Amino acid sequence: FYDPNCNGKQVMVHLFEWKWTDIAAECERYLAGAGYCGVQVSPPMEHVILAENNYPWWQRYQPVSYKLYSRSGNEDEFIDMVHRCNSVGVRIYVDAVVNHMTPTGVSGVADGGSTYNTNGHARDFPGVPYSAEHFTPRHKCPSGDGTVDDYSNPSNVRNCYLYGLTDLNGKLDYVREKVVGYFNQLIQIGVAGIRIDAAKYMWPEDISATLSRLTDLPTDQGFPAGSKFYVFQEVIDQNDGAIKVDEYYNTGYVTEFRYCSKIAWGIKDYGQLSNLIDYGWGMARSDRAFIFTDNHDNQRGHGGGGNVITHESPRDYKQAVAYTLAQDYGFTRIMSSYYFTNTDQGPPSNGGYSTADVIINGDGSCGGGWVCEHRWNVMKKMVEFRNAVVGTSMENYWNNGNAVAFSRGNKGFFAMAKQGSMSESLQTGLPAGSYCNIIDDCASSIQVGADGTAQISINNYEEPILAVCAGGCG
Ligand code: QV4
Repeated sequence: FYDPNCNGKQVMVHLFEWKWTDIAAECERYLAGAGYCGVQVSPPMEHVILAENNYPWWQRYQPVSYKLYSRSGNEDEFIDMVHRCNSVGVRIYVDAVVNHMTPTGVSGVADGGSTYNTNGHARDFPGVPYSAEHFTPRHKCPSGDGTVDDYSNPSNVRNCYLYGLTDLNGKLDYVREKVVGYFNQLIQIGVAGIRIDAAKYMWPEDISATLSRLTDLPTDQGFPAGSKFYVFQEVIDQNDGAIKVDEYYNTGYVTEFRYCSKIAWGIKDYGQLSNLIDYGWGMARSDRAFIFTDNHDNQRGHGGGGNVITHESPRDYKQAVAYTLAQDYGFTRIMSSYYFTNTDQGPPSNGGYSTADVIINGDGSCGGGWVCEHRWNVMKKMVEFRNAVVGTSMENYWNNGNAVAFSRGNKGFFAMAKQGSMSESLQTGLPAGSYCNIIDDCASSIQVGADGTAQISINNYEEPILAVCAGGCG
């Protein structure tokens, strides 16, 4: 569960709320050439449609069945996307919502035609099918109203209803079989892995029992024989409760949300970048840490929000992502967003429920309300850098509180200046020679002497970053 199955590439992008047809096109026209490992896609299963809430993005976290029918498209479009992306070496990772179904007290018909009814004691999801006996019994949940309300007690977190969402009983063989069926269907199509949504609310042994029944990835989609599903689990551990990320190491990577706060703090106060990874805080070990500067929840204040940097502060955000990709901790994901004015607002739409196409402008940026951080110059270049220096460690670390620099083995060197300029003679760890800065397309360069030192100069307010690689990064 630890190999993302993308030939050693190091960065995935979350194309939040994109349609399958647009993702397929993006794999072919951009992601493959830019060196992205793959795409995390929004939940593909059938979900409620909340017209009364003006179709919020979060309706997709209220499953109705495991039919591949969502706001992003139907099953044929999903399969076409996976196949087209795989054929250009870009993998698809599904956001898997299997902790729960819809909230209590609702009924209706979802887009794919499946009905649901959770009024009173009913828990009817005939599209799976699930019924009342497949949900965690009330007596197992120690909270007063049945919802999760005590993070100091694992039984409360894992047996009660998160936000009132009907909690599947993962102890039951029947439930495990249904989830296995969903995952094996994804695998058969050629999906390379999953994010397990709300994994913190599931018992680790239930996740383990489910994953143990998965088949290998299909060789006809370009996976070497014996390849396993890549798994990263959403466990928000902020040192604020009983549940710790390390309980989930046996079943894959874990989201490391403390990294979001740490990098935001570090960009505000460069001195803090020296203490970015704090194992004293219990941050996940590097070969289990799934990291990102911000995600679809905390960029809009959901899931506890927090002090994170987002695309809304572009200059700081470029530095945060650049540093994240330059350093050597964890497996990285880049966020790709749409603009919003209210935190529930769904993606750009053609009116109502129908998601608008992503517009690609002549200069390669996006329009139509899509931010496309993954196409920004700094992000694209730093993806190349991270791929090029894979396997090396950080050395020659230097930080004076206003600027920071380090080498990645003898393969790369990175520097960044908070105020936009720096000039300093530093050890680069690189063989003697001239190296050009990929960030400004070689407008600036450094000359490394026989002793490995070079004068490192940055003069660029908007993108105050220097990144060079031995033999070129691309
Ligand atoms: C409301 C009340 C509850 C009440 C309930 C009763 O707020 O107190 O118990 O009604 O019915 C939506 C609404 C929410 C509503 C809920 C149920 O926003 O107000 O509860 O539906 O009707 C997303 C959104 C949520 C949304 C949910 C389901 O963020 O706002 O809830 O989808 O549509 C924690 C968790 C973490 C979680 C994070 C958001 O530790 O696991 O919060 N992150 C993941 C996803 C996230 C998603 C879910 C989990 C749930 O990343 O996007 O929540 O699948 O930190």
